[in-house]
Amino acid sequence: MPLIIHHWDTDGITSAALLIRALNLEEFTNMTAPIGEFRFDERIRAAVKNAERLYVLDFNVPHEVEKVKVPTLFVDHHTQPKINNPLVEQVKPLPQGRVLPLELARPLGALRDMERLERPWSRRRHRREGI
Ligand SMILES: [Mn+2]
Repeated sequence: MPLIIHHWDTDGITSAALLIRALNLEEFTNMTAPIGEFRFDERIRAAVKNAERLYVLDFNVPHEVEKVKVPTLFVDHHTQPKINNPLVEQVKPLPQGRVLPLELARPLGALRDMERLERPWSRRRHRREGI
């Protein structure tokens, strides 16, 4: 069964909902880490071992995804290094222009993420690493 692991915040939950809709997933497992933790806890590790396919969404845990042994789609807009695990497809969505005015994003809890995206060092790092 496909396993979706997403960030616990607004854009993480929304990412999971969009993926489920886009792929027409009817059967899947959906998990998130405890709030504030950027790692796979024992519960998530056990689920990853039994998954046939893994989706990691908006959850900046490249160190965890490097170790998985299952085909994985990793979609995250945060700054992270290139993932070298051949089972992982790393996708870095970057907004073209301003997709959501920051004042509208603030009540959704997305403000810090959006501000981070606009930092030049973040864009430079991703360009340099080819992601
Ligand atoms: Mn997020």
